[in-house]
Amino acid sequence: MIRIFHIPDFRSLRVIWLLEELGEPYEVERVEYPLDEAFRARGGIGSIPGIVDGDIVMGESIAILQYLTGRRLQRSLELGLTVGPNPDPAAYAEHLQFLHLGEASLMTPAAMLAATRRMAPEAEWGNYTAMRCQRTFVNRVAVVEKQLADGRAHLTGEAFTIADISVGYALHYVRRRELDALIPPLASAYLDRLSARPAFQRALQA
Ligand SMILES: N[C@@H](CCC(=O)N[C@@H](CS)C(=O)NCC(=O)O)C(=O)O
Repeated sequence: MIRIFHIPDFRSLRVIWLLEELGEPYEVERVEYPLDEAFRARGGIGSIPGIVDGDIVMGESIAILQYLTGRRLQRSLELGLTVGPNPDPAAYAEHLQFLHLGEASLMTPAAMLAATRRMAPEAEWGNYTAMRCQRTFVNRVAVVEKQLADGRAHLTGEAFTIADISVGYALHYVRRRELDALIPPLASAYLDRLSARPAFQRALQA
């Protein structure tokens, strides 16, 4: 059975959420923060999430989403959780773009901004790096807002996909860190819809 190294509300939530959507059993191994050397030695690349699937050990949450849907391709396609390059390369490109935007363009600046607010002295909250991260997040989340402007339920249309897990987790993280004001209205309503999914609710309890 697949094992996931997990800390509640960390990026491992993405992986557990996907497995809940797939209805697949998994084993959670809780890890303490800060991460220690013992974990770093066996947890993939030494960050959260890491997974162990037989002989395969890996990290990077988005790579794991791609790996898991790729390994369960038939079921993932049936459930609409992923999109392949055929028959519509444009749909595939859009899917990959939002899948990666959730981590590279949203979570990366959001995590730095939230860490500054949580751990740095208050005098540092508005420093150049924090403001740069905030501006980057705001500019990139505007892409999500624009995508949702036609009333679609999910990022790439009506189907819920791993791109929604990627972006949805980043929005959830920002909301949980009390940075709600950075989330525009359509993205906020979208996050409410994602948060109501039973698989997401179960993942939160893991
Ligand atoms: N891009 C990576 C980021 C991984 C990452 O930075 N994870 C955080 C927790 S969500 C972590 O492990 N932080 C502790 C550390 O790096 O020591 C991913 O998507 O998995």
